[in-house]
Amino acid sequence: MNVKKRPGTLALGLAAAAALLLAVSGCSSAGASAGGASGYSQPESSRLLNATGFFGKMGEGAHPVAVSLSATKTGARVSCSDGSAIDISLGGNIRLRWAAARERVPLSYAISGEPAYDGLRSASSGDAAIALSRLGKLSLRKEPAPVTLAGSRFTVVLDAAGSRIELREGAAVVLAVDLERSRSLSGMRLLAVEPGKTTGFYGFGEKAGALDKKGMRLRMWNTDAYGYRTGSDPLYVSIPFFYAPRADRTLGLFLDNPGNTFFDLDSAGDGLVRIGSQTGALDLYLMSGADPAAVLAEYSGMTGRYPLPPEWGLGYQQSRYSYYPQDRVLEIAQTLRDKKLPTDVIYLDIDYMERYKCFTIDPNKFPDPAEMTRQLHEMGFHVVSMIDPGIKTEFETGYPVYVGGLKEGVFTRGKDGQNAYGNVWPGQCVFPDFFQPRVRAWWGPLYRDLLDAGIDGFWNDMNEPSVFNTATKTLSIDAVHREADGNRRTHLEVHNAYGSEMVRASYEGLQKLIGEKRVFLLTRAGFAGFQRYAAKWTGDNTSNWEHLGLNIPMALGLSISGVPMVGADVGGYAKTPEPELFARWMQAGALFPLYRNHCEKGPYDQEPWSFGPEVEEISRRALELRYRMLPLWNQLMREHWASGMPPVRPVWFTYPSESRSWSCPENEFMIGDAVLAVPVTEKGAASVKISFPSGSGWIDLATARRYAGGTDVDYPVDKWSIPLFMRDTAILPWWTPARQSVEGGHSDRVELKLPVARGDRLEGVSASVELLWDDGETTAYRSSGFSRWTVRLSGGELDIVPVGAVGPAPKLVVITDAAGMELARLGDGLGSGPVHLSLKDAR
Ligand code: MIG
Repeated sequence: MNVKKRPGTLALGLAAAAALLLAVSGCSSAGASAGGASGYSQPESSRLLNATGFFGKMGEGAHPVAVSLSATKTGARVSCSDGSAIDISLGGNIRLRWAAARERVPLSYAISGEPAYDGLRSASSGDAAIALSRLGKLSLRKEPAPVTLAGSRFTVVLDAAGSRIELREGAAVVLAVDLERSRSLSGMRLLAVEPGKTTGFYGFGEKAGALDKKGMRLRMWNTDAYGYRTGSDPLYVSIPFFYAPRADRTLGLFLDNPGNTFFDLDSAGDGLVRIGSQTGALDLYLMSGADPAAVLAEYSGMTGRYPLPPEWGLGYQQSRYSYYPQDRVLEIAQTLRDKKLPTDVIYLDIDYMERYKCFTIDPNKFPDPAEMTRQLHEMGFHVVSMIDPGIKTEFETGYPVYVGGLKEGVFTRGKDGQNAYGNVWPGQCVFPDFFQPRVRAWWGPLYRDLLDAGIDGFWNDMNEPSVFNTATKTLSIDAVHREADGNRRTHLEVHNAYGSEMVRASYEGLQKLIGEKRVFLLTRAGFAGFQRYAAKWTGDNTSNWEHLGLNIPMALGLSISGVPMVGADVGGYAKTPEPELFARWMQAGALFPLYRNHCEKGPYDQEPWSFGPEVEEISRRALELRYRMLPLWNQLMREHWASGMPPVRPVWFTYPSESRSWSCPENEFMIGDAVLAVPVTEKGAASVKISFPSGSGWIDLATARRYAGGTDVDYPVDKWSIPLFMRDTAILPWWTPARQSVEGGHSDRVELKLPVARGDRLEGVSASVELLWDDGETTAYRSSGFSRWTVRLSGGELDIVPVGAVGPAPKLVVITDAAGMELARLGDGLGSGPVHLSLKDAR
């Protein structure tokens, strides 16, 4: 049957339809009390469901019964007799969308590129545009049961009873939807899916617990979570994306719904994952790949990649709530330099503002900000300052952001049509409706004055948004956001995307203002896809050992959820660390892309010198290691842009077929695919357990000693130890001399560290890397890509061969062994010709 001409329809048994009619009538009466007129008299906090409330209500819901299957332009539609429909679009991946049959498809805040409404979306990310849905011919078969609809790689099979939908790739069932265990109730939906036998459930962005979420119930609702602990949920960011790895393949699921959503990861032990939303459609994208990396490549192609930060963003960052006045900022900077503690960034937290008014600088605390930033720049620092979403409602003084914003009508309105208010630091505030393109266009240029004062980068905080004086601690859930396509959605429906749209407004505005330079922007909140605009820190952690350990799987969870530029407040935000904890945190923090020391107000300082000379020296060594690694961090950010792979990742991400890697300690992870990091996270530790992946040996970067792959080792540590190992088939971009900041350094020189351990015969070592390079400061890579060379060592011969056209290139290349001993150097750097070096006599 040619479905384009005549959609095939299968009517199911009467019994099934009748059962559903009953369920529908039960459901609509329940709906009247929950969502009807009487609902609005309930306090907002009771209408905003937590996980217990949601799963409890779903116990009363009715299950949908499929009554027909028909072909659509892009796949198939399963119509249910409660008036809902499950649309399945087949292509490079599968999109399964369960909504009311006639519901419009709203804009996506996660998927990059222009969304198309027919279910065929194309995402453009970086230099590659990725077509997500490449449809083959569809054919519909209904005799005999089961019914089969086939297109592209996938097949949809609906059973004769209308209670189970199978999504198959070849003969294998990728995922089955259990309609009998799915539920709907007055606009809320819960879909029960069978992911097959998995090794666990991974991803979900920022979650406070182990990497594997099996058995947990999670919620997505961006929340200011000061004082969070292991198990606190939800937190600041919502990324409803996860991996269900199986022996043969890895399944990836992404729920594109920025409202209040829920996941139950087989807490009942019945093999089902339950995915729910309080509002809007259950819009699921299913990805299936050979391994987790293949799934992430697809997910990050859909939702976009993190653009390269300016190089200084990869250096050490010193922050505090808050450094002021001006002289204090200069004093901190001078002390960092005097004490030779390499640093690139110093932060201005909210107190630099005049009475917390965004885009102002308090003239009492900062009498000459331009002079201050001039001096900081001269010392090799960059300055990052905070901007919050709450705008102080100060009319009397003519505060231009408020008065101008009022005139332009840019603030979010309540359901009564008046501006929606909430108290934050400045007192009563209004909140820009960043969902509107014209509001984003209004917001961007506001940064001009701060840039003119010499501020280099920005930090968007409190953008869940966090509000002090409402029961829900955020904007009214009935507030109305107007969207780019002219539609409106309530805050309840799009809450999680508020932070994303704020950083989008900031990023796009800043990029316009600074031209060719790269934007540095840090955010606390966001929805899937916010990585297109901002880096992310793990919020208000606490200075205790639990948090030092916890922040590692949290950062890795973000990292494998498409957010590569991650880190935690080094030393802990709340409370004060003991010296040993602070020292260990400086060491561990050096091993994450975002390396920032930050802490709350209080009587105790947290700069590296605040804990005595020994901790200061431990900190200095950690910082020096960080600055030696900078060429590697640059390389890994470039690899991320090119492939979607994150700089830090769990061991199983690189070694999925090795069962040991799924159970290794959570303080063990990979930096790229060639460095194994095992920072010390336990008080008084005399050793750390290390599980070396098999397939190669591992060279200790501190001692240049080799460890065999596939072994478990109790590795002795002392207070100086930062256990770090290189794969003995890899070559690392590195740099040996320590420096005080990135200024004038890393973008023009590199060390190529060969995996030649102590006592190794160089001729016996084979290793390679593809070196990526760019100018280190502009956005030219977005259009011109990177310079690339394949570097290969074999039999004592080193070959460096350009791949494609060569643009910016290192001007000095030093070849060293694992201990850092120089073997050769290319004083003219690299160019567009191949280089051959015989290293046989070099040692
Ligand atoms: O209500 O700007 O998470 O890093 O220092 C607290 C002050 C507001 C919360 C951030 C924290 C920052 C603090 N902010």
